[in-house]
Amino acid sequence: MNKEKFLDLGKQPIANKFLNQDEFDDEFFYTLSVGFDKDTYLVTHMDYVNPKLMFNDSYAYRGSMSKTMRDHFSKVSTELKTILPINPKVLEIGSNDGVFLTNWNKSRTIAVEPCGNFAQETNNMGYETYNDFWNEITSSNILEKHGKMDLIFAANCICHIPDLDSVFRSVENLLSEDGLFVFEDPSLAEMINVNSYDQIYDEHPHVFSVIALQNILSRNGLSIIRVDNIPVHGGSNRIWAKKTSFSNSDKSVENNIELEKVMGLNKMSTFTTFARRVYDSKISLLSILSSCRNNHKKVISYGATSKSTTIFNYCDIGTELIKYITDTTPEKQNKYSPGTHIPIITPEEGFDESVDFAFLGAWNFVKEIKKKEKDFKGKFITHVPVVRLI
Ligand code: JHZ
Repeated sequence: MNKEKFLDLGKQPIANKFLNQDEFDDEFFYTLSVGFDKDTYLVTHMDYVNPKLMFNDSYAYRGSMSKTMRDHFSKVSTELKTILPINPKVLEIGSNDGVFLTNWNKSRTIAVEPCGNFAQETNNMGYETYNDFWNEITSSNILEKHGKMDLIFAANCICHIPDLDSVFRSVENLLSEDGLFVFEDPSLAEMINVNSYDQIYDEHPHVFSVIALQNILSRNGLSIIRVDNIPVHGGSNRIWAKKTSFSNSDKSVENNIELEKVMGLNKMSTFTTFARRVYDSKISLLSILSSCRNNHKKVISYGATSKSTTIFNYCDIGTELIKYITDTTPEKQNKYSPGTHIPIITPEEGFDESVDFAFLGAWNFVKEIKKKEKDFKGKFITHVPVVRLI
């Protein structure tokens, strides 16, 4: 790759490694800096963290924790079933706790999941799950046992894998001639639009533009046929691809590429401007949080997200500014946030009338949260698209 660095987010820990107190001293940190590949226009980390440090048997993130995501996967499954042949053979890459799988037939659906705790969970649910990373070996093993797939689906997974050529070659290998490859990940255009630099952390070595994906897919025998701009995770793209010889793209592909060119997502200068906005966001957030502290207000954080790991570590926010974090995920409760070690407790224990301000670590679920917390008398703090109270 021909990468040039544009952003430095400093020393960062493993974003989803929530800690016990006795693990503080041995915590792993790396330098998070982001670059632009001048050959493919891919936005990608300068150095990648070893995937085994992130995706292992104690992975904490559960996709099924929000109604928004449960509904989202049910809806996309319904749409896919209207397009696919009857009784399709389906593979999901990165099946997490099975939030997508549950919509599909157990006997015709295979899953791949590198995190042992979740691979075991979905195997127990009755979906044959390979506890492996996605690569040529896994793809060939599945091909040998199950044959080609009509649908290969991945949500918030492809952007997690450093070697994209290997990812796409492995998909091409296992896809039936007319098969569909559908994947969704946060959109670079949206990240730039709303200044959500917290989409960048160890698990997201790349943030995708359609332009970059088209470049990398096409050199691996795949072509984009449709792009859906979807609201989940703060603005994502759902990419529909097929083998190049069977592809026939619709207008959405050209429209997205045109828009991305207008935004300058194929130019380094766009990202140096973005880096300045990131720094400004940090200064504004620190100013609002310091003012709360100086006025003796109680500030907590809502949602112990990977995204907030980036923010808290980049902005150096610890318990002097945020007292604790509430989160519904059992695996995160009674632990401490990566890097800055803010305690995490249940919403029942911590989200009460004593809270003056709640920073939205899970800002991407703002609608669901505001509906759920309609009696909250304090204010939420968000940093997207600009730092403000809501
Ligand atoms: P959420 C993860 O990122 C990691 P994160 C991963 N790398 C990825 O790509 C994206 O997901 C998709 C909690 N919560 O989804 C639940 C409440 O407490 O924004 C979650 O812990 N109360 C795989 O971690 C967290 O917030 C609520 O009412 O940035 C949300 O995490 C709701 C709605 C959520 O992903």
